[in-house]
Amino acid sequence: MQQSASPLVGVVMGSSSDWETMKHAADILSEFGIAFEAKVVSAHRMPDEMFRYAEAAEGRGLRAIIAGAGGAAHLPGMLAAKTPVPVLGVPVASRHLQGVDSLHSIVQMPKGIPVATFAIGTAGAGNAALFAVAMLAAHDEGLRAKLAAYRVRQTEHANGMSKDLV
Ligand code: RP5
Repeated sequence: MQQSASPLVGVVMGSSSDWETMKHAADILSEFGIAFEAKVVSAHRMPDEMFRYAEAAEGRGLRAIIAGAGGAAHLPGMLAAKTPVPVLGVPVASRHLQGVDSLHSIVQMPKGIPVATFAIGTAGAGNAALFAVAMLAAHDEGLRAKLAAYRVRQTEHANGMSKDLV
């Protein structure tokens, strides 16, 4: 995995146990050649570091933060409260409630501090990264072309699925 010295996207998570899910976001960013960093920044276990990360994000040039957490998943919302950089929240599947707790924790933000919230688990992580790509592509023609080509490949793949049916 590439960790960039000048990342445009931060991929952060509450625990290394979230990486299994969040690496799907990192994989997409790598595929599109987007400079990113991946870090554990726990809202509950390292709140001071989390605030410092959020406060420094804009100045460091981050254009989006993809934040994944499970259970009482306060990380995306608390980051969003401390930075103007758009936060894309990924609910990680939790052991006891399968991520419904994470989803509700992330999606139910009070009016005024938005977190764009994605699906529970790997689909959400991948889609959050694709959403970050789309945001960056608004000002990058090359990236727009890559995104269009990605969708064409996806359609071709889906078109080919019928041949595997009996
Ligand atoms: C959350 O608690 C993390 O985001 C993780 O999903 C969950 C469990 O963390 P570990 O106990 O596996 O470190 O803060």
